[in-house]
Amino acid sequence: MQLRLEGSVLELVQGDITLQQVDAIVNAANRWLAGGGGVDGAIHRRGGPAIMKETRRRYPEGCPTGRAVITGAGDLPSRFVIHAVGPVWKGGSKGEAALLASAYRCSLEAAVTHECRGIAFPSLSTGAYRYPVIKAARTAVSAVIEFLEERRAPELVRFVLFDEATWRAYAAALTSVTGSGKNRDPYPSG
Ligand code: AR6
Repeated sequence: MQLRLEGSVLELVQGDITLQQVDAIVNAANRWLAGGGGVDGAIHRRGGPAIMKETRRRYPEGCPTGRAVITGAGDLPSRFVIHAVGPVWKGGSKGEAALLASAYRCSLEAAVTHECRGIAFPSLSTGAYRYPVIKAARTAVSAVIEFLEERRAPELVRFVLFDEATWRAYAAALTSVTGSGKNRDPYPSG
């Protein structure tokens, strides 16, 4: 599924983030940048030890929740890994939505700064961090569209959703956001 905006494309695919051939892939990291399971485990496994070596050297204090830092991508097919720290879900009244949107925005900002034409995101916070996927999808899709409408870059933003239920949640979010009548193509293709 795809949404064309002025200068950019937003797309949703089902798949594995570590296999994406785009300039930057986003890691669902923790604030210590300590590695872990899920996306984080898969990225460090496939990317090799160079990524952790670089995060330790450049970001010894980790990365605050809602922010992102960038490293090389080791053995992965991308050029960069952007380590984004989404919030742990605590019921929704602890600023989770703002922190999640900020993690997406900071990642996009890092991609633009490093002249990335394409960036791939997993569904931040909806695994170990237990953010409800329907809510997370709406926040994620809105944050990305707002950024793209304002900045018209990067050229490609791809959400890589691991399972079908997650893909469906993002597809529903994209349909509902694009149906809201703002100045964009209301007919996403694909
Ligand atoms: N490609 C794409 N999506 C994936 C992949 C993959 N290879 N593997 C899992 N997912 P999570 P979080 C999906 O737990 O909730 C780690 O321990 C997964 O099904 O990776 O932000 C970190 O170190 C889910 O839909 O990230 C942190 O401590 C989504 O990616 C913590 O987990 C996110 O799940 C971060 O938790």
